[in-house]
Amino acid sequence: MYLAKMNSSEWIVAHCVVGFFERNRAETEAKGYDAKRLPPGQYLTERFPVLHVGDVPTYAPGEWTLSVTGAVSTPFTIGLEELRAMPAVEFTTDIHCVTKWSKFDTVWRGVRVRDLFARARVESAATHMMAHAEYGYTANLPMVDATRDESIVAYAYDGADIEAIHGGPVRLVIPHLYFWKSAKWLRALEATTADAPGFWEQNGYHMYGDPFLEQRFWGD
Ligand SMILES: Nc1nc2c(c(=O)[nH]1)N[C@H]1C(S)=C(S)[C@@H](COP(=O)(O)O)O[C@H]1N2
Ligand SMILES: [Mo]
Repeated sequence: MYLAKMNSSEWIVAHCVVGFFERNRAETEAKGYDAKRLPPGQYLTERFPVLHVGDVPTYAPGEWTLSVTGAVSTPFTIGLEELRAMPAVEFTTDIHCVTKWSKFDTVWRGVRVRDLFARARVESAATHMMAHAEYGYTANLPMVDATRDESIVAYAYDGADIEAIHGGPVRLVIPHLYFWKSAKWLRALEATTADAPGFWEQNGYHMYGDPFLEQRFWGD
């Protein structure tokens, strides 16, 4: 039995961790939320944690651009003003980080990935997308997921410009997958004809990453 192999301090740590998640779930219900919104193994936080590898890039005005490339007929590159001029959507959604925090009711505004790929005339052979961010960060996802209603290239959070630490000026927001797919400091959307692992996926994270199926790592 596993417990028998633990020393007493290990047992206390394990017990407290279980207690923390159980208490958090009870507190979530007590606040009036449906705890089913919390995927397995996640806890609710009211804060907005900052999570990334490397530095926060800064851009001179007009310097940031977004390219839509790969398996498309008419690749293009646009700046922030052109992105803001495109039809936008705004919605409220929950987000789930693989490091176990979830945040409810985050408000994002931006342009649907679907509309950007339509503008580039994406080829029917494109089955996946690779998001490319500053400093070489990448994240892969199926095209059907990238082109859902709430898969957006976001430039506003909670009614204001996205802060640089949270990926501003522009980040991807894919709320139905673990938040590592939502690349901050987004620079390109590449339509691809095959799936390939992005940054975290190469480091053992799941290729798809559904939080409700707890697809954290390879083999989950
Ligand atoms: N470019 C870039 N985007 C990134 C990351 C990163 O390291 N680099 N980390 C991802 C992870 S693991 C998470 S949980 C979210 C965190 O976003 P936040 O800092 O706004 O909470 O950004 C994702 N996007
Ligand atoms: Mo994350």
